Amino acid sequence: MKLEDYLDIQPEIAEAIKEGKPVVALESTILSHGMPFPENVEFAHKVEKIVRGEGAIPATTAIIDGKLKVGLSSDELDLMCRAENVGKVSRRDVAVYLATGMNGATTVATTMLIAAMAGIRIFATGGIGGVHRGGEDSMDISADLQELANTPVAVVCAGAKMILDLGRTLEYLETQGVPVLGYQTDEFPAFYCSKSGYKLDYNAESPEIIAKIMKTKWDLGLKGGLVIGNPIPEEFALDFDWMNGVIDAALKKADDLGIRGKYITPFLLAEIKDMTEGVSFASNLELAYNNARLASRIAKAYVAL
Ligand code: PSU
Ligand code: MN
Repeated sequence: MKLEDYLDIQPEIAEAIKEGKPVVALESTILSHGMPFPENVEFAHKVEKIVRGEGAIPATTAIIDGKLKVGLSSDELDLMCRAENVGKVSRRDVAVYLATGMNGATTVATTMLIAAMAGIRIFATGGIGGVHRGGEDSMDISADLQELANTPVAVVCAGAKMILDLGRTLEYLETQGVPVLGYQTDEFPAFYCSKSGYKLDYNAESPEIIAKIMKTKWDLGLKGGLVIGNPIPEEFALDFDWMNGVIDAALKKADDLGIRGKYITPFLLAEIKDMTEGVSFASNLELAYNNARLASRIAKAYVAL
């Protein structure tokens, strides 16, 4: 079988890609393993609606029935949100899931991979994976970072959660040659918090300049993607010290329970939500919507070049 035999792109999206219209990829791990049901159903539809409202076409990805899906039907979105027998699929899991017909939600890494195969250059999510705290011993470094090093997709995110070691995450991205641009900020955002204390080299003022940087990078044949750090809007931002305390407690619980590997991120996300009684979840939704909006604007600027 050829690559096209595995790819199942919704007709509207296939046509948009062919005609050079703006398309924004969206991931499904955020639905299946990052948010509770049924709140994630509303989110899945609303984030797509926001992309459409900005004049772009949403393309949520997943692995269903042996296919790499680009664009999901309402039933398929529901399947991802219910997350019954839906695994978390990173790059190393893709072939296993396709070959065995298991259903899987795509992480940032896998969404980038599928988007690139389909010809989509921009992707919006909540936060990227990174170097975990203690990663210098455990070597737990998200495959998202390696994907950013290799796959030509720009990822709009609210930075990364403080469950990670943000300093080492930025160092890793630098080593791998991945541009990290702040959108109207000179600090790497920390998901619920607009600032992390980690300075960035580039403060990109507009979607147009971000699109131009993307195009220039790929014109030069430089492989890999870009990270666009889009801070959570101030009215939804949470207190830095309070969040840090919550995260430290969640990390301690994970450590006590011996949770590791691919299970650690979903565990921490659920713990943080429980510990903050949903306050953090409301912020999580808003920052993801905000990223979808910016990604749509960048997608429009990119296709106009
Ligand atoms: N961070 C979040 N929310 C998420 C994720 C990360 O704040 O939903 C998900 C994304 O799909 C990301 C994945 O690609 O977790 C990273 O998992 P890991 O750390 O196992 O690589
Ligand atoms: Mn990991």
